[in-house]
Amino acid sequence: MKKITYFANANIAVVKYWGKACKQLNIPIVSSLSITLDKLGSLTSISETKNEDVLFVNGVQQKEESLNRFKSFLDYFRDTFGIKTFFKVESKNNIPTKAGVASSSSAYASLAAGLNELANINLPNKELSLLARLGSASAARSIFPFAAGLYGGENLSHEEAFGFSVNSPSIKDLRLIIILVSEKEKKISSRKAMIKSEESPFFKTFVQESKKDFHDGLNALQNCDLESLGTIMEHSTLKMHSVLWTLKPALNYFTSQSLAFMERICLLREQYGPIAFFTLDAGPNVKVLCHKDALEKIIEFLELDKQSIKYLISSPGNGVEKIDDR
Ligand code: 2P0
Repeated sequence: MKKITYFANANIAVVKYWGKACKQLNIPIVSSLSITLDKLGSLTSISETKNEDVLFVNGVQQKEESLNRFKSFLDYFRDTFGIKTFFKVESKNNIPTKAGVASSSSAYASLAAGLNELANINLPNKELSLLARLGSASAARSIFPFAAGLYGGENLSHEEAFGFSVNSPSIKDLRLIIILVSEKEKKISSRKAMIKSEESPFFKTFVQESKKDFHDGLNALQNCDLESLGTIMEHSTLKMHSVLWTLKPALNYFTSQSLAFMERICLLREQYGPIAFFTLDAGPNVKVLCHKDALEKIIEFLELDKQSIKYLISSPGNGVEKIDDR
């Protein structure tokens, strides 16, 4: 039986996607921007099966919510491309799963790329990003290397909400420090939290503000202007979390350790200037954006080597790629 394996890196949004314009087609309500991580993501193998779809994540067979989401994605894929078979998918993450480190971005990007090859449909990257988006919107960005964007908006059609590569000549000099405050699975999925977010009095403002963040963030990313990019990134994440905090009841992904790191990064800037910026996704883990030359100073200031907290350092990495089965 033919087995195809792909690896996709996860990505961290610098301008956040939060909210859906169309739930059925998973079209984001805002455009977003991200940095693709290097060597941190999902390795996904796919083969055909006769009777039913089966999904293993990190060796565990999936049921309920995760299986249903996967099956609806495959149903869409079969309907769209006239495919009759079922699939067995085995996916392994080398980053914490469902802990706000974007594991669904790499999972669905590697799955879409594997299906594309297994079913022989030869989609170019733009169309591949549309397919990946149907599984998980952030996955549309993981198709591309280094830096990427994803179009969203209230009136966008499926074909208009595609991912794209952002050309940024000195992007490889940037680093992301991922501070693993907690590797536990999040209490509420991003998907549920973002749908709930529509009830926040700040949601409309978040959507409105995102247009400028996307425009200015794209400029900053293309020019690799760390200070502008970092400032927009912090503002975008704080606006996203403000939406969550202003729900009734409030939804909070931070822990006291996340807040302590955010405060420490602000103190670091007071001392050394604009060299480090934070962002958080749907989980307590803090990601720090900086230039490679400032890494040592930042690690020392945050006392990362003196604590028991794990951390990862990643550079901007490749887009989705095929792995040869040996
Ligand atoms: C992002 N996140 O732009 C935002 C910021 C988390 C915080 O995309 O429902 O798993 O599968 O499209 O992509 C996480 O949400 O949501 C996410 P679905 P996804 O990276």
